[in-house]
Amino acid sequence: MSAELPNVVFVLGGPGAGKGTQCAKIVEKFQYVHLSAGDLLREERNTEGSAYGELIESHIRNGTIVPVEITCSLLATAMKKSGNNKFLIDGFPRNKDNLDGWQKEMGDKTNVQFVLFFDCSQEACMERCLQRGAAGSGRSDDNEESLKKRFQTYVKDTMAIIEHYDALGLVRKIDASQSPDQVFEDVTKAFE
Ligand code: UP5
Ligand code: MG
Repeated sequence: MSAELPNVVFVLGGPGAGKGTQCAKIVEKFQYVHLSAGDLLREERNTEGSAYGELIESHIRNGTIVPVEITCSLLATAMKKSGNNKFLIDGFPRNKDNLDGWQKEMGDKTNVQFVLFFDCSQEACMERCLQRGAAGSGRSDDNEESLKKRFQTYVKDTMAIIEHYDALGLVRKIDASQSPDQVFEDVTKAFE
């Protein structure tokens, strides 16, 4: 743990738990840089000439997880480009491959401050994402079929990562079923 290393807060929780919504609020209040792994992957998918476009889209639609080499390199590039030294890394690491790849590439270049875990029921999460889809999110995974798979992956792969950090005493768990403002009150406490 060095004071000079960039600080990282991993933001985890089920699909639709409110990670992006809360990160936007944290950025305003605490001046972190928000890097959503999902947003970076969608941007890469949409980049003309990307060698990974189809691979990324197929993982997103199926709710499965893109190989860490791709995600980690997008994150590292965005971190470098920002010139900042505190980051919210939203939606990553999601499985053991992600965790191992991060440790290997970034483990000794960053300091993981803590993991913010947004805890929310599957029903509430699904409802939020379906509503967002119906309102025209344009996300190819805001449909019932993809959402079921996203949740399966979350339970099968991502919970183990949260448990890994919990065993290290690094998890700050937030009840994400409340209103966005109520959730943010608890988030604020976690940062202060
Ligand atoms: N909303 C938010 N908070 C609310 C609240 N408290 N009460 C009521 N409504 C609330 O919110 C979702 C919706 O709910 C919005 O309409 C919001 O207004 C409302 P949001 O803040 O967007 O939640 P978030 O947790 O960010 O949901 P998101 O859908 O982004 O979560 P996912 O984790 O599923 O999506 P992500 O973009 O991270 O990943 C998508 C896919 O990319 C993955 O399935 C995977 O295939 C791939 N991926 C990788 O392979 N590797 C990675 O490292 C990351 C992603
Ligand atoms: Mg999100």
